[in-house]
Amino acid sequence: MSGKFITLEGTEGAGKSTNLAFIQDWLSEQGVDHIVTREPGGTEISEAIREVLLNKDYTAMQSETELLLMFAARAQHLKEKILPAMEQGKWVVSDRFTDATYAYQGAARGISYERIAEIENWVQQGFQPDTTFIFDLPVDVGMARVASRGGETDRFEQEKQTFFEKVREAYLNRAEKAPQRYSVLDASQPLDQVQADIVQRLQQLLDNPTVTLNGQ
Ligand code: Z5A
Repeated sequence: MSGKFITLEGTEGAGKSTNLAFIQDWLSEQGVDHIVTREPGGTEISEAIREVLLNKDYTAMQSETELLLMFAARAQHLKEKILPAMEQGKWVVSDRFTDATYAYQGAARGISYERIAEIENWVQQGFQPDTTFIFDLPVDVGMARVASRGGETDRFEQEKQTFFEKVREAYLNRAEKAPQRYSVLDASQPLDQVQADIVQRLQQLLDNPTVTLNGQ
């Protein structure tokens, strides 16, 4: 595998979708063969699981159910889409991946990190992103951005501010423990500054094509 795996994380409204489109354009300009995708989702089966996960009528969903569905969607996504693309030398850019599971199902829902790591090891067999961008901003700013964007809220977006504070803190803790993998971006900056920071990191990856965290 010579492709790279890049993931985007953050609390809601932090700018992942906006910057996913930016990264896609930048990689195209550089002539890097790539695909973009998202979690939960990315394949027909995983998108069907996403619908269940985000359905705001499913208020009875248990944390364990949520966790297992996240990994069910991920197992399908990895085998059907991510790994085959990387084997063809493509870069894969995903709006969220397993860091979100530690932040949402772990820190915010209260499932132990050890339990999540067990399932992660089984599903991913050591596979990890080469780089993870964490779009960090105060939770209330992100919530205000989402509110001003309008549209219907999903099951996660109905959570309270304290839930998202736990998510934010978990992301920052993970980044602190493995700074070689994470780039924490100040997502409260103007968009062009956020994007200048992204380009700096992407350029480093492009200049070091043989260095990946997956051992190839
Ligand atoms: N989830 C989970 O629990 N466990 C898991 O393992 C995984 C996921 C994989 C999926 O939602 C939900 O699944 C997610 C976690 C859970 N729930 N939540 N919350 P998603 O990822 O599809 O949706 P989201 O996280 O809620 O994303 P979002 O609300 O669409 O936000 P975003 O993509 O980060 O933001 P955006 O749409 O790019 O930007 C929001 C607005 O801000 C928009 O109007 C932009 O124009 C504006 N914006 C963006 N950047 C800026 C800057 N720098 N300045 C000013 N304005 C800006």
